[in-house]
Amino acid sequence: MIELPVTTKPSDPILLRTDFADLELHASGKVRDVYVVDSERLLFVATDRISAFDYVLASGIPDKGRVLTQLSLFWFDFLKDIVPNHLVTADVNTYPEQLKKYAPELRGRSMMVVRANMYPVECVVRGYLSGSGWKEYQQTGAVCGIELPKGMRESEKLPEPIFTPSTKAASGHDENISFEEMTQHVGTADSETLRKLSLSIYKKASDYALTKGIIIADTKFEFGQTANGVVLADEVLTPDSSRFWPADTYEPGKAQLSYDKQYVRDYLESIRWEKKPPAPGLPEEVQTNTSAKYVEAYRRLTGQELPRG
Ligand code: Q0Z
Repeated sequence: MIELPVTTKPSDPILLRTDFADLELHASGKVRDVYVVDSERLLFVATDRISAFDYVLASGIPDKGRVLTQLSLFWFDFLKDIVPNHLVTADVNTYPEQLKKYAPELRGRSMMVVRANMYPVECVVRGYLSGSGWKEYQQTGAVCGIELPKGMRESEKLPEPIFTPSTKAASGHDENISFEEMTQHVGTADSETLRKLSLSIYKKASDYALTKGIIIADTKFEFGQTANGVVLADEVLTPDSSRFWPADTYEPGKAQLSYDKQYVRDYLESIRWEKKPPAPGLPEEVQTNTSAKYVEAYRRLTGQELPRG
């Protein structure tokens, strides 16, 4: 028996945490760290962390941070005729002097953005009935005050996409609110602007993604106010901010396989982790298979190979 050598191309080092001692941390999320550049600009860094069942796991996913950042960049450009965005540059070579010593960690996975006055609402659009939308529908027949047809099934395509805003609750979990409630927080005119923008962005992007074999079941946008008016901010249409489903196996009436996290969830179920701290790490095979799904989503959506870091 002759063993053939198995060769895999090495990925960039997995980045689990950033530690830019001389930069001020602005905010930190499950996956991304945000630093202050100056009074007008922030630096977003997507690490390779992954969360599942609400916890950040002990291991990272090779290339995940670059996929998230490069996908957001792709969509910012794809959507620029609908809405301006907060991107300044993702070209590390043109970053301000104080950032340059971190270039090896930042390359491919970071972007410098304009500081915006963020609206305190998450602008969610749903084209399919899933997650908290499906839960609410089963209990009330409506989602965020929008009545839906009777007898809909889990994961079913909605008659048309709906705008279902949410706010950050004290629990840290997002709480669905009605459009009416949103107007109390941000005003009627801005609420109407954000709803209209959110629905047109979702329609353009989801029609396009479907031609590439990916259903965008739902997604969350964040907007801010700058000198340029309303801008699309944060990350856009990534697997972390959206539900991506493979179109070829779509089957309403049950939960769908997640495009990116299926291996992770299956593994975590197999070890019977109780979904409380400490969160486990992942076997190398699960990390590798999951990485391949993120990279494949990038390739399918953009038609490009993921740029190296
Ligand atoms: C977005 C968030 C993350 C934790 C702040 N352009 C902007 N100007 C000012 N603030 C923000 C933005 Cl995008 C902003 N977040 C959400 C993102 C980690 C929290 F990567 N926080």
